[in-house]
Amino acid sequence: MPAGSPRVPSWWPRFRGALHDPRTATVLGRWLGAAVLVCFGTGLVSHVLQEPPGWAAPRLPSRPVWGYRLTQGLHVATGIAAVPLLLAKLWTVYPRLFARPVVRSPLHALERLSAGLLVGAALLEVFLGLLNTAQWYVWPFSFRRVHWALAWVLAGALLLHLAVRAPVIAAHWRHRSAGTRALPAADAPDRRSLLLGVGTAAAAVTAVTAGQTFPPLRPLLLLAPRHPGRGPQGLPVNRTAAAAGIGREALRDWRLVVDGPRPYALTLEGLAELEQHEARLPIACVEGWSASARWGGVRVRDLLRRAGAPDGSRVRVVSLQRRGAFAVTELGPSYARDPLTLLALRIDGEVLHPDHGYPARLIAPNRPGVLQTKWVTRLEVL
Ligand code: HEM
Ligand SMILES: Nc1nc2c(c(=O)[nH]1)N[C@H]1C(S)=C(S)[C@@H](COP(=O)(O)O)O[C@H]1N2
Ligand SMILES: [Mo]
Repeated sequence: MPAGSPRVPSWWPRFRGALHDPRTATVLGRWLGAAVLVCFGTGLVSHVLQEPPGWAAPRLPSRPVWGYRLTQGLHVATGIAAVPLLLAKLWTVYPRLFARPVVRSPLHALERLSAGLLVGAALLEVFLGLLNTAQWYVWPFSFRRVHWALAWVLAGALLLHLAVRAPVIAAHWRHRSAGTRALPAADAPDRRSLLLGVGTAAAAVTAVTAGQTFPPLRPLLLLAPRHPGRGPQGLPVNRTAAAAGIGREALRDWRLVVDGPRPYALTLEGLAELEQHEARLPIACVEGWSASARWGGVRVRDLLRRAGAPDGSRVRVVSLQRRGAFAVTELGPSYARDPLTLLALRIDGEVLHPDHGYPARLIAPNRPGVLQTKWVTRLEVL
């Protein structure tokens, strides 16, 4: 903005700092763009595994067993690392808020609109994501619905923003070294310090949170709401039996009912007499923590065959829990036929703790934690 321009009053802020320059903004934008891309891709994976479109439902891969652990762990770790990047990026570009005139041309209007949309969507998306992983569900709306919609707004605004800023980005690439030289040489160390500081902040928040899913970093785990390894039988608990309303009465007459062409019911003793198997599988919570355990129990595949279910059946898994979004889940054919998918009765050889789903819980490979139904009482062949 030209100083002394008649339309700008003297008290209006003027920004002369070189760190508010396009070069710094572009470098930070690249880091942030990469983080958003990772979040968008891994977020799509999470969405499809939880709510597959019709054509995808029968084809969801049950391997690799650690797939969701990796993608959702990456989602939350990258999302957290994006916080300092986003704040730094906004700091470098905020003087543009004060640019006058407000709109110079149709292209400039589009540029401002795309930037505004981008900033708003990014801030909301990251803030809501963080609150959700802290299990602070303070809003009245569904986090998943809003986070999902914002992801598309963010992706659209980012593409628009990149298109509108293409000339600036291209100039940055064309004059890489010239760009630095064109600025006062005295500013280069400042920019290096800024980028080093922001990089360090991103690395630090990652280091103190990623241990929730990445075991080598567990000793540094200071800032995560869940600590894998802490909880009954060495596993965190998402919802306790008490919170789910599972009391003694509910368990007294417990039976497993398998509803198919040849329906049957089994007591816990009856289940224990069937062929037992073990599988080492992680619980990978959508909220970014994950932990692996050795599960023991009966293959879901064997239970379904016993009910005369055809291979490739879908199954409805019903919990004793009456209310709540996770009381009933669906198991697609790729999981139902997988030999690692168990109706688990044990963790590490011990009878399941009530909070981990006693007497029986589902555990399947490459499946979001929310769908690993606890206190299972019915399997319905669909
Ligand atoms: C930076 C841009 C981000 C994008 C584009 C993004 C995108 C997505 C998408 C598309 C989903 C799937 C939603 C669905 O199942 O319908 C998702 C899920 C999720 N995201 Fe993000 N996300 C971002 C940042 C974050 C951040 C910063 C956090 C937290 C630190 C976060 C935490 C979560 C959680 C916990 C879920 C699982 C929700 C559930 O299934 O209950 N996200 N994200
Ligand atoms: N019936 C029922 N099953 C459930 C849940 C629940 O609330 N109710 N929570 C799910 C979630 S979100 C996760 S991450 C896993 C956690 O299993 P854990 O508590 O045994 O670690 O259980 C899943 N199974
Ligand atoms: Mo979870």
